[in-house]
Amino acid sequence: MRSLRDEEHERIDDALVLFFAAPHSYTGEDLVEFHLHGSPAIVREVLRAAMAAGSRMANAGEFTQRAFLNGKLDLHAASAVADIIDAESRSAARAALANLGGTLVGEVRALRERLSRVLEELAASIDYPDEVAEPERGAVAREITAVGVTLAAMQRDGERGRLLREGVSVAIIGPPNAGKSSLLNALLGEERAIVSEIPGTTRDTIEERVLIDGVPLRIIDTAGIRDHADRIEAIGIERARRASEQAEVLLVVLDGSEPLSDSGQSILAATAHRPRVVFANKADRGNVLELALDDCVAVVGSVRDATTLEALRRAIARVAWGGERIDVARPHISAAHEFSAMAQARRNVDEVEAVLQSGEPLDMLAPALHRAVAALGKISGDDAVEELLDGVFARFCIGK
Ligand SMILES: Nc1nc2c(ncn2[C@@H]2O[C@H](COP(=O)(O)OP(=O)(O)OP(=O)(O)O)[C@@H](O)[C@H]2O)c(=O)[nH]1
Ligand SMILES: [Mg+2]
Repeated sequence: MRSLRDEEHERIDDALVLFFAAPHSYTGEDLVEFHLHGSPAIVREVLRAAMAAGSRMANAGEFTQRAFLNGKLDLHAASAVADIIDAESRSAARAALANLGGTLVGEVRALRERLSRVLEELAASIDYPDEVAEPERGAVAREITAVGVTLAAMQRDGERGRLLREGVSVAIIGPPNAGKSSLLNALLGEERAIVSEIPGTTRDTIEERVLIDGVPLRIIDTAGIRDHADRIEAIGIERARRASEQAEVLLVVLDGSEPLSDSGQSILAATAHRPRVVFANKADRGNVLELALDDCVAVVGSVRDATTLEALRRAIARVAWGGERIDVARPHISAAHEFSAMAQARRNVDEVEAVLQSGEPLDMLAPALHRAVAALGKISGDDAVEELLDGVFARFCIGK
């Protein structure tokens, strides 16, 4: 416990002060932590006094960047720190924590070395044909397939991690008065959007975030789509159309207590080939709507009924990500450069497999194998370049 005083020796706070001697700190350098009483005024005053004494605020990601430069974290783990800070759900935080463990780099490096070994064996047999026998074709094929399968699993885990981080956009669309805003409110559990019996109540799009199974959804309520709208409503309808074009999943809401309207009909036809859930609402008034839908997930019920809401959540999960629970407990690719390098490596491994199957001579494998090794090097950091480092640390919006 220490008294913190400003440049005038005026006491600001009594604080817990921790000194971490290098290299046993987060950054690997000498480091001091001040644990202050929570008041924003005290925090502001201590920062001001520290600045007056000659310190400065950290740049975005600077602590983590220094940790990386001092060998405390690999690049993949450094990027996971930003993901932990940004995580919106426990599943997303758990996935990011798995990456902080940092075995991904080791796993990718091991795969890269397996491909390099195949390359070396090929090169040796080409350079010294008399002394070194050509590797056995079946053994090479088995090794390449095994590496390819592991890369595919890593890519899939990466996609799941991305889903937990970035979520899915879902647009609620349908004719006026169908219960779209009521549905947004029910999913949120609060009266966010205005609901009324007057068709054309919602004019502008409203976006909110909701978690389903730890996946963040951006849910967008839109103006009811119909012809003969007034000028302002028409602008809202245009926005609704744009939102529905951009959304990854559509939630088409219809009034199930009435026969299908013309606008309902045309919305169903226009969205037939999109990932969608069709919801016949107002079943408490009786359901007369006959949905002849073969290609989609349909729910009949009412926004006022908890069972219907649960069925809708499950239906959205099914359409958006197949419905299974997503838990990424293993280290996985997560940064943009890792996704592109992984896709590149997989394409190259596919090329290698195609050459193997075509029966062409084994030395034809070398160029694609070289490219796969280089692509994996971008993930393991064995082939890292300057811009890539800047890209990772620029993602931080705070000093950490
Ligand atoms: N009986 C019954 N009424 C409902 C149900 N869902 C919504 N309503 C009523 O239907 C009316 C329209 O609901 P809204 O949620 O405003 O409909 P909307 O689709 O957002 O309408 P616009 O914004 O005009 O496009 C309101 O009076 C709601 O209370 C339901 O399941 N059962
Ligand atoms: Mg509305």
